[in-house]
Amino acid sequence: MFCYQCQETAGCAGCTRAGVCGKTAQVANTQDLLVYVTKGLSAVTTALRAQGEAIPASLNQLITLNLFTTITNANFDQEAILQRIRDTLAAKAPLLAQVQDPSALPAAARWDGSGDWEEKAAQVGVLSTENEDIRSLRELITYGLKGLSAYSKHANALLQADEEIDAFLQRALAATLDDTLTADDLVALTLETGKYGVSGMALLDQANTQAYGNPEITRVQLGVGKNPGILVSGHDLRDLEMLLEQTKDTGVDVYTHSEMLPAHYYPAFKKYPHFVGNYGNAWWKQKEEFESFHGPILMTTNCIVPPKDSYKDRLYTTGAAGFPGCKHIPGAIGEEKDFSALIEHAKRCAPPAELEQGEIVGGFAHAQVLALADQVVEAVKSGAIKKFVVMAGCDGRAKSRSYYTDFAKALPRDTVILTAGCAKYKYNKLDLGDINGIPRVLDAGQCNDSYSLAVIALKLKEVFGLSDINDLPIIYNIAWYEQKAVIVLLALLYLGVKNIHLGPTLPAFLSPNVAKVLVENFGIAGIRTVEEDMALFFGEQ
Ligand code: FS2
Ligand code: SF4
Repeated sequence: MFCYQCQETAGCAGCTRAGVCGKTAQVANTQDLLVYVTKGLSAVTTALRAQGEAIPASLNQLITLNLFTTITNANFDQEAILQRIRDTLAAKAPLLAQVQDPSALPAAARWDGSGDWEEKAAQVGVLSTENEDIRSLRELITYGLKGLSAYSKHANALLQADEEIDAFLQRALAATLDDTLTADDLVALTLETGKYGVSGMALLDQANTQAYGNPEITRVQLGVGKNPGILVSGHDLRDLEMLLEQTKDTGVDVYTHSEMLPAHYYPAFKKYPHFVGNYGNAWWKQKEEFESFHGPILMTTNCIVPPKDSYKDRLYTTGAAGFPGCKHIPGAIGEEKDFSALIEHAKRCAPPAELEQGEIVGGFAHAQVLALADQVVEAVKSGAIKKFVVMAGCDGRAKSRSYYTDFAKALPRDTVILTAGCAKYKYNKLDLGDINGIPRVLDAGQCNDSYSLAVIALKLKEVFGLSDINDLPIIYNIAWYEQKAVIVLLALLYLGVKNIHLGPTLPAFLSPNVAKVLVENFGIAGIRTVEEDMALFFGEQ
């Protein structure tokens, strides 16, 4: 196996024996094969579109779900991944027969599944591209597309889709198989991926807000009630909605974990009295927190940590998520899922053990912040707010991530943190106070709600009459872990944001030359110590 798609990759270089995430070599190789057949199918759909054929929505959904399945910590289930490969090959066969010149297609498009799959998987992984710069760009694009596929899938779950995004995603996947493309071509495609990243996040924002209303300022309870509960993690709001409906009047409460916290900010979910609060912290703390929760846990997407035996029977997956031995709740786009197994399970469980008390405040997505625009603009004009610091992205296990807590604490009191994603757990329970009633941590929501942060920045640019987004008093200090952070980063680059700091380490998949392109053209930089970065950003020690 060779995998270097996430920030925790072994030795900041690549996982080669087993994943730091817990992925076995067998699963890693099978995921490589799934990516390969998905790229092959994408080359076929791209050729058919060029012939003027329409591609059915079900095929677009198959492709996005395949990619989502290979995102870090999403699916550890060898059998489920093999089944997706079989389904993909079966879907491709009749389409391939319609391609006018199949000999022009790459080998992945023509592979019919014959031969030994383990051998095939070992031949088609990341290292099959020998030139390290081409490999780096192909993987940068592929990881960005994985992130985009996750956001598309969530929009699809709310019955929204954009054929232009799907067509691009498949064209770009196919392009990563094309040996005629130069490094310059792939750099251009990387930026185009960012363009569609903006479109994908906008589509999901529209799907979420049309279905559930605009997020609004909300106080979320951190304590627990006396009823047994179900804990929902991951990012899929439609799954949460179905679960909330099915748990009505059952005596079972529902809590959010990690990236599901922002669900509390949507008006539509406030009507459920049994939607109690948020339990615990970011994904990587789940071993302790799932243990003490006592009830069943529903993982709607990544980020799964291989469960301990003590609660494995309480862990359920759905959608792209999977773990061998854990029950998977089926259900295609548009279908009502049946969560009765979790509800019955919860009734047999003790209520959750309390981890903490109190509340946190969030709900500062674009509509809410723009509703406060006068107050915010006044605070900037008067000098009460000197700078905004975008600290969006992911949290993770690495000890070095305590940098983000220390950085938040060390920020001057006239700064406001804009956040989205699970990175917020590094500082959202600190008492950082407010500025003239504006909290110093404004949480827009999940990682995809980084879109809101871009909308807010563009609005501020307009209000202040600036011609360049980089003239705003905004610092970008983003933490990354998995591939959704990659599409967020590419989206920001496409919007023209420069001088983004990325940590806790730069991606291992950036070759020195590709990193140089990002540094020279976009001012991308890593992080140093909190003291050094404070001096850099604020000119003080
Ligand atoms: Fe955090 Fe994990 Fe949102 Fe990432 S909960 S690292 O999935 O996408 O962020
Ligand atoms: Fe390693 Fe990350 Fe890949 Fe898991 S997803 S195998 S931790 S690089």
